Amino acid sequence: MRIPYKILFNLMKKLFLTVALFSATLSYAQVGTQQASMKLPAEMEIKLEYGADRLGKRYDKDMQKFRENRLGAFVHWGLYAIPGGEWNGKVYHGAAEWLKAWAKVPIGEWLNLMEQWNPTDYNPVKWAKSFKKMGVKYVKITTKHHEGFCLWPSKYTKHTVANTPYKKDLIGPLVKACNDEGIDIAFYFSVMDWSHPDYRYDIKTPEDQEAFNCFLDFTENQLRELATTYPTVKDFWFDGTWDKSIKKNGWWTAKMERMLKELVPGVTVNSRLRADDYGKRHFDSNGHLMGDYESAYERRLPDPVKDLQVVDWDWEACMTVPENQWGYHKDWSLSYVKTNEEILERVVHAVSMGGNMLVNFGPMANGDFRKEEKDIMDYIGRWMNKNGECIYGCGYAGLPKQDWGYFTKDKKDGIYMIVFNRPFSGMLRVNVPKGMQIEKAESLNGGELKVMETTRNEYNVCAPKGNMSEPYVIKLQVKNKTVKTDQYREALT
Ligand code: 2OX
Repeated sequence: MRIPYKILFNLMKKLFLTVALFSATLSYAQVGTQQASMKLPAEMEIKLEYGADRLGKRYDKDMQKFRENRLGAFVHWGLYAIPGGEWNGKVYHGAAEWLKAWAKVPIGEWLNLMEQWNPTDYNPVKWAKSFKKMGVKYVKITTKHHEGFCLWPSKYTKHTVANTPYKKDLIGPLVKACNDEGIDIAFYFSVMDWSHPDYRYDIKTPEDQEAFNCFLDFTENQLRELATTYPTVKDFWFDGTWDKSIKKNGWWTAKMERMLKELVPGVTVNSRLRADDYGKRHFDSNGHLMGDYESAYERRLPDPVKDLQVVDWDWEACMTVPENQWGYHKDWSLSYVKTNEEILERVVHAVSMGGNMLVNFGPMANGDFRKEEKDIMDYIGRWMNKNGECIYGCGYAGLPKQDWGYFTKDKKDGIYMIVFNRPFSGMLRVNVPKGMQIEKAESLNGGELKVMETTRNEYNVCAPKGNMSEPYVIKLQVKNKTVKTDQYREALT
């Protein structure tokens, strides 16, 4: 019996490898299309040198902090804020930070924008205070986007803020201001760099690999520079890692993750950085998440059925306010712009499924935020100030989603109902798992609410009276909580 089993085992292993390689070659270019692979039984896993460094979630205090932060601000700021989507009199509808590509601007010409970079209204202390007031627990800023322009005075390239009329470092003062306000600072970093002559989209010749090795050294230097110049950075969020050149150099992504974690103890790194030995991204060829949290959820939330059936990784989603503008675009009338309430709803929805949400801002070239973005900060801030306890440190509650809104759950057994849609009946239905009872329902900002058991395992909570102009929160006290909160099978959030 032993020999046939071994042969079968090896065959299966080969088959799996082929499938892994095949799917790796299929999944190029697009970001956000990665799916967790099916996990193999442990004995069938293939040996990887550059796969996941760890199985399962991190539970140290820094990861715990990242997880409990829940709400963050994303900031996309670079040369693209100057043209704001317009080149030579033509306004492009595509993402403003990609304007160089849409308008086919040669890199030299694009980098001439540096001569105009002078954000005299930039006030990092004011930024940090606005973000604090908005209720975000962390700020994630583009240190360098695809264009290659560095917001810090990197000594490894000329294309930095030091060589603009403004001259001064933009990152350091923001790091300090955030530290002073008690909010975490995180760095966005694009590996793809349009300004570097040694960047390659693919490796087809030994010369390509030679050039690309120089590029990887350059990038490593920049990352070491960021980590050592700003050691209070809490998180690195990588982007621009989808090209074949990087997938063929998965070893380097593993090396960078390890290097940053050595330089900055406790730092977190997103999955998008990573590729394994076979070029498989985000999840390695054995199906294990690489990095510390999944970061493919860009302008979308995880699918509760396909993505979150069994959740054993942390994740963070990020969203734009218009459909797809990260950097400053002068004309927001070109696409649908989310309302303040829709933005809030996505934040709540993410937390209800156990993830973090980053709300993106694209400051103007002068260093200030457009009025619409200031309004969002105010709106979210006012709401979080009143209702933040259903967001920070909260996660998936294990109850089936209802049409009126979302459930979250705190670290104990407190369950929150965040009501976005008020049913005509005024009754908010809650289905509980077998054995659980609702003992009490309380409006977060008011009194106790009537709870009626309607049928087995089902309750109606009476919505608060009056015209509730914004989403409101109800806290439930429950007894006999038996539900497992790490399984999404029964609850389509
Ligand atoms: C989409 C398809 C193919 C290649 C690249 C993209 N892409 C890149 N979409 N968004 C991006 C960048 N990531 C966001 C967080 C922004 O920085 C955006 O520019």
